[in-house]
Amino acid sequence: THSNIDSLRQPLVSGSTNTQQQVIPQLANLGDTGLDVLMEFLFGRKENPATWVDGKVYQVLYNSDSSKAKDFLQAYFPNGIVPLTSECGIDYSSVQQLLAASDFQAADRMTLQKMCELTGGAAVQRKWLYFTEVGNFPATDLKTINSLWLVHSEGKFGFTVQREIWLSLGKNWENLWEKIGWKKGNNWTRYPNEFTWDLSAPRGHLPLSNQLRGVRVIASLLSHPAWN
Ligand code: UYC
Repeated sequence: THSNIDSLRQPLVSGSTNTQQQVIPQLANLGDTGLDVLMEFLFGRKENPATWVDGKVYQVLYNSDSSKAKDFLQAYFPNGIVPLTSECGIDYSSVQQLLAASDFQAADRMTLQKMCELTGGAAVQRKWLYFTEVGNFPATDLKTINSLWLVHSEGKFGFTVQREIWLSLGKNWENLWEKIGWKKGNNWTRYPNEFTWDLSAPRGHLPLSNQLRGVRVIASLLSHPAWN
């Protein structure tokens, strides 16, 4: 397996994103020697902003049974690979942990809860947001939440993904719902069972934003100055 490792290390370090994506699970399947290569890779990228390739590597290590990998993450990435910056003292580590475990459904609920915390007392009780509250969110916090989703979803999920699709559709909501799998023909996708809680979902599928009270909350989110 020595040559096997060597033939995977190089593509991991300098291959295209596509190649990296394929090589990561192959290394994970090689056991300890493969995990060593993944740790070395992640360590070397410590000073750079996290990409979803880093997120993939982090997730493999996070979900492995290797105690060496666990110790490594604890030592160098105790709070994950996305800085959990908040202007309001909000702790995003629960969102980080759920996304690292690919529990997208729980992460989605936790994301809403954190946005309610960001708003303050009334919204925490209410468990949903007024669009006026979203406009006041600090850009820092929205970017933290968005980066967590992006990095732990192969770049598939997050507000900026939804925004990019929405803009590409000339801000047409109906077309957005169809595109991100929230509506099929005249039928809304039913919460929670009809949504897709893994990476086989369409781009932009998550996080959810309940449309029961209208489009203004997601409109505020997607037009927030954080994305300018
Ligand atoms: N639900 O249909 N949704 C709920 C979505 C709608 C409804 C929660 C998303 C349409 C009711 C989440 C879509 C609709 C409840 C979402 C969707 C509707 C509920 C749980 C596609 C009927 C429970 C968290 C746009 C035609 C009662 C939360 C209530 C819950 C998400 C019905 C995350 C993305 C218009 C009756 N739906 N929701 O926010 O008051 O409550 O929540 O969007």
